Amino acid sequence: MNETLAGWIRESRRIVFFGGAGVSTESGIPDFRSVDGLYNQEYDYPPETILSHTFFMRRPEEFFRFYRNKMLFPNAQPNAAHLKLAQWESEGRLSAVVTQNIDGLHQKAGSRKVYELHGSVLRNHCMRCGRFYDLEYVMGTEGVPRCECGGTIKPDVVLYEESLDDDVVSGACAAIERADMLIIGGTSLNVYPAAGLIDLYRGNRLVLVNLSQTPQDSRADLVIHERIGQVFSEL
Ligand code: CNA
Repeated sequence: MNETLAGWIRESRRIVFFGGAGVSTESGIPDFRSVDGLYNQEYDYPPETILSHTFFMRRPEEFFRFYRNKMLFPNAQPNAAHLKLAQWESEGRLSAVVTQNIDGLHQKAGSRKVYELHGSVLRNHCMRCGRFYDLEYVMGTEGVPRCECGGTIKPDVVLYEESLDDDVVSGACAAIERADMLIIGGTSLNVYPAAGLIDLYRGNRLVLVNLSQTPQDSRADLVIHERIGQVFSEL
């Protein structure tokens, strides 16, 4: 067990966790940038292109083929990292989880205050009439999912070229500004504007738990290059 990390967590009351795809790899969901991540697999187009707003509008069939194969993991279960964060919230130590993930696993683990910067595959809306559809409905369709009104159903996932939700961003910013400890985990800190949010933290307990190095390692007060589920399960 990392004693420094364990001690800081015991003493903190407003921890904010800021995470990315690496938080869910131990639940069986591949990330984007690891060796076996999505960016190192072969497709007709790079994932950034397929997951862009332009591509979604022009080639929805192809978008949904990729999306169904590579982005939907309805049977994935929370791992030790998700569960520990939910526990800290219920103990009154953690004020919010800010995540770039779209898999809904923090809520599944019991976390309540979750800012989903990039949306969620669990929510889907008709682009024409706005009607809501759940993931089960989308999974039960083939090709481009259609609303009863004939409109295209779009996942509430922030695609490249789209902007983040203002309320989600301001909630995440406020939580980070007030945090007495910021734990960053499972993110390459490559995707902006999300990665820029950590600049708002003003305290002296900035912890980074990530398998590989990140551009922010030198700024952190504690850096742990190990699996986050493993690290958290020992706390
Ligand atoms: P990324 O760029 O793929 O980086 C992931 C980072 O996590 C890498 O630096 C890895 O070294 C690290 N990592 C992988 N496994 C572990 C582990 N077990 N413990 C600790 N570190 C680990 O992912 P980011 O989140 O930084 O990039 C942002 C994108 C990826 C967001 O837009 C997400 O929506 C998107 N994404 C989300 C999911 C998901 O919802 N689960 C999956 C894949 C991609």
